[in-house]
Amino acid sequence: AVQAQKKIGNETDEQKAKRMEWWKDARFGMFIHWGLYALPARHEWVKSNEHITNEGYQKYFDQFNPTQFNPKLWAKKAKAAGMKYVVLTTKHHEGFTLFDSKFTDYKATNTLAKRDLVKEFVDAFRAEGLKIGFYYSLIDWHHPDFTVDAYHPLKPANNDENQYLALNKGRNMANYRKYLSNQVNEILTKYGKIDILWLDFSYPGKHGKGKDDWASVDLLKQIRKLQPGIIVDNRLDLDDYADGADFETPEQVSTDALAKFKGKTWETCQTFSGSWGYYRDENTWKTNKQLLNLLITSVANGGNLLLNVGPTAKGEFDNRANTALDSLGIWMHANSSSIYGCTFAPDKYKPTPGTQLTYNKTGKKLYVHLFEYPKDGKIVLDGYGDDVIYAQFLHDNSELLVDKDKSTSGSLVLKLPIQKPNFQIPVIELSLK
Ligand code: H79
Repeated sequence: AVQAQKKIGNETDEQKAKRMEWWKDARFGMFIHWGLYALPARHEWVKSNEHITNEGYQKYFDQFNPTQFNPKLWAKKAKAAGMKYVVLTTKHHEGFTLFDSKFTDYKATNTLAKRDLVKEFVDAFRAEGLKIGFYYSLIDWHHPDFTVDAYHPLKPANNDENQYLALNKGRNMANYRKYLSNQVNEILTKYGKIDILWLDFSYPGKHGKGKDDWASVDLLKQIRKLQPGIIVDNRLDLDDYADGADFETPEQVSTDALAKFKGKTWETCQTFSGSWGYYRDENTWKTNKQLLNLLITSVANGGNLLLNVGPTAKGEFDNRANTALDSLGIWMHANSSSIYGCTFAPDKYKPTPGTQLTYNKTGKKLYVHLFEYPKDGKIVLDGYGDDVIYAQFLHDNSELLVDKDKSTSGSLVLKLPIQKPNFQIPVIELSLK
């Protein structure tokens, strides 16, 4: 790729590093996808997937009545799981806003919920000390001026050009751009300091949309002016600009694919089960070990994990989500020092098979995550020997002795208990010289 030359603002590298500091240390956040799609409970793309018209979708607006919505419970769950920030869908592709907007009637205020749900969400998560992020969909399948494109619910069968023309007669993206700018203005002015803006997404090309459709440059200038400290994702289609984004957003990629982001500033967003919105019948839930693997692999490659929950139409996390979060919380309670403030290890330390490394530069600690527990109770760390001054388990600070007979200069052999500690992935903490 050609080096991006153009710039939108005039921030220095040092200023940017300072702005990003909390986010890089946090490493673990909660994504929340909640909207009318929680009612059909079969994917947040249901409107597009099933070609549902605004009229056909109206029943979900009429029935939306989240009697159990209590964001204080959500915030407590996120905090207990070890998450440091949260990102909520203030509006998803369906166009329904959880916040009270002057620019639409298609909002939570006009449902049986009768109130601004974003306001309560922000208050609850701030009270738990989490940083606040807003997801806002650039795409809008409800707005009458948003043109029909290849992802739109009304997309013509067989991509028929004449049908596209007919459908888009009377739709005017200039009006939609104004609406988009107005609503971004609302969410960035009505709720105090907002830490992250997660815009989603661009798909430039034929029957797609990109920076000209959103007026991305002007929109980003507006965002930075309203919230100078905010961190913005990379989905505005501004790759030509050196400062067109703050972080990359690999979505639902496998752990194997995360290594190629090493050295970049990035966050992978992941689901429990495949879809982002609550999907009742999805039976593809990741195991607790897979979730831990996602978190550790992210940090081991210098990135963040934004793990999604899709609350139900009633406004609650379902049992499967709660159980998974509880499990992560137990691990994080004991082992979070290998996550917060950590990144990939210096090249000279190679992970031995069945392990992954994270590194805390300030504390001079190396963390060895034991994905496979050695049956013989020994672990050989080649090339670490001369640098390590002490070794212990992270979860209980119990010493790990060096096997003097087996260790040679440069190579360290640690004696582990034959009985694996009661954690899916135990962690060894090595103090470096
Ligand atoms: O908000 C979440 C998703 O709804 C949104 N971004 C995350 C954070 C997103 N989902 N997919 N995409 C962005 C890219 C498009 C994927 C698609 Fe498909 C593949 C669209 C049509 C085929 C996935 C599968 C959605 C519908 C079927």
